[in-house]
Amino acid sequence: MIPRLFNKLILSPDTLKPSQPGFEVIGAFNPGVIKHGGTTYFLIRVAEMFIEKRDGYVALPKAQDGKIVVEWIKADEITVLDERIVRLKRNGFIRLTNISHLRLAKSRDGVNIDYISDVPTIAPEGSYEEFGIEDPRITYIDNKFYITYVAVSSHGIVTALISTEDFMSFERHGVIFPTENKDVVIFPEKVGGNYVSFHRPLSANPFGTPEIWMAHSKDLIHWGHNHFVLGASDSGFKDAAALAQAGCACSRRRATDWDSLKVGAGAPPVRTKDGWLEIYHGSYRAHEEDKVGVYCAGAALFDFDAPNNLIAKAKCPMLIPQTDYEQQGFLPSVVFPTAAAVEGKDLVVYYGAADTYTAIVKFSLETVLSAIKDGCHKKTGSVIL
Ligand code: MAN
Repeated sequence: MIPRLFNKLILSPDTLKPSQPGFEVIGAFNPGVIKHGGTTYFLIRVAEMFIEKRDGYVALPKAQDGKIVVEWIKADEITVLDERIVRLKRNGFIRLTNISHLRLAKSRDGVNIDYISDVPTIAPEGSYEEFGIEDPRITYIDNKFYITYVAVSSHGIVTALISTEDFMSFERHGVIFPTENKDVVIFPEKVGGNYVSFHRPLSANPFGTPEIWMAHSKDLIHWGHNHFVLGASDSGFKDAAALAQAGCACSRRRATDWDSLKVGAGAPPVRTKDGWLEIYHGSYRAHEEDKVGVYCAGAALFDFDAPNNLIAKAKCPMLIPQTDYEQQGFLPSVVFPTAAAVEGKDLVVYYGAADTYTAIVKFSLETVLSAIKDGCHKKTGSVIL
């Protein structure tokens, strides 16, 4: 890990009002964040669950005509896959146990939240968003804020785009990456005359592990020129002990790499002197019985002029779940970076913790860049989860 210079939990779900009676807010996490004109704007993913419990039934929420309704399904007609997901036995399809919308928050110093909306700022709408909207990422380009977000429905998991000039009125541009694709981040500058994004296609018939890809666009709506950019690690560590010795989080029994199960872009890339810096997430299974795995954050550098070229990535994660709010919550042991900025000598990263909280962490930018260029960084603070 890279030493944390500053770290703070900045938003907790228990401070938020639910969007309608009968629901409780269980998560305020995975925020899209952008600093502009002295204000830091946040779009927070707010997850809600139905409060009432009925013996032998589960309540599955969905958006319908501007409201959230629940369907009561018999508990013996579903299989619980993890805290977030159940599978319906009758057709094999999955459903979420909670439903998310996006809420605007503002801060003057980027750390303390001065305002958060009491109601959804962007609520699920239309058939692609029936089971909620999640994980916004914000990019300021061409004098507008562009927000990518994940939309979930029986059509699958897709990524859609919304833009705004003022965080008061929003224009929907529809689905830009069809199912299954998430973790779409738009670069803050055009490269070679094109808008550029990283995205994460996912296959139901995997020939390999999920990978981060890059695409080009002329208008931010139509994307093509797709290329693979970053896959799961093969760090070269001979076994789990060697990886732990180097200070990386690792599995006790299985893969020795912290990002061996999944990778996905985290924050929209940040321009640095050495290239585009991408803070991404990766997950691995710490134990055989783990359903979801541990999510950590990693750092990688890409060429300015050809962002599909990976210059290098840090072998070890820069952030692993360590604090109480990262290790305990709706989904324990998750750090999920969704925004980053350079402030003087610091790299500021905003992230979701345990699919419950929003937190901020600061690192020395130089240390992050050296960790990437040197491969694995110092042997301090080795943690095996
Ligand atoms: C997925 C998404 C994220 C979530 C992580 C960990 O990548 O659903 O929203 O934070 O899993 O649960």
